[in-house]
Amino acid sequence: MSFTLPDLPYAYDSLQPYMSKETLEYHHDKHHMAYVTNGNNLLKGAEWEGKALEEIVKGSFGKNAGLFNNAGQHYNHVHFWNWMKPNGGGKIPGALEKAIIDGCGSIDKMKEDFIQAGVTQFGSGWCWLAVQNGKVVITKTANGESPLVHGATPILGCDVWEHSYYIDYRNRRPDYVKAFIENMVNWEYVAKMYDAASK
Ligand code: MN3
Repeated sequence: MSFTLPDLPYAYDSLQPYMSKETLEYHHDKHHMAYVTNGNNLLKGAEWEGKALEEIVKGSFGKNAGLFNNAGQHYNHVHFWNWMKPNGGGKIPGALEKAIIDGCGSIDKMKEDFIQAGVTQFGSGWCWLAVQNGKVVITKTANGESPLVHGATPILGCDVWEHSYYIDYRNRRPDYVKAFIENMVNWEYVAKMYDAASK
């Protein structure tokens, strides 16, 4: 199985004013496309050729940096497009809301800590909600890494590479991560990943 670039699940201009059409055109059509193209080239002849994406990500971590970086970023972005939606934010589905309160203290505290994780990730990377040992936790990772390679299952991630926000927010990463967690999240998709991770 080779990597393919999925279509965005909404129109390029539909996340405005929080994320512009221009950002999505560059981020999806150029950046994500490059991870797909480079990943496919590096997968050719590698021992993980033909494996499922999650197996490639976990298997190549620490063993094949070039393949891992591209496969990891492909995995992260496939979900990232779905972690956002037009008119996002709002009510968190019941079982997930309960698990977040249980793991993070409260919804407000989760948002505060998620923003803090995104802001304090030095350089490129991601901040996350993940399920670890049955609990919802907040983490951050560098570059193309995700909780998947650190013994946890990601359920929500925000891309804090500059390509994700520089056109719209310039250097104001805190404003971007705040807009993401307050106004952009597709909580139904997060709940779906939470349910799968909790089984
Ligand atoms: Mn990105």
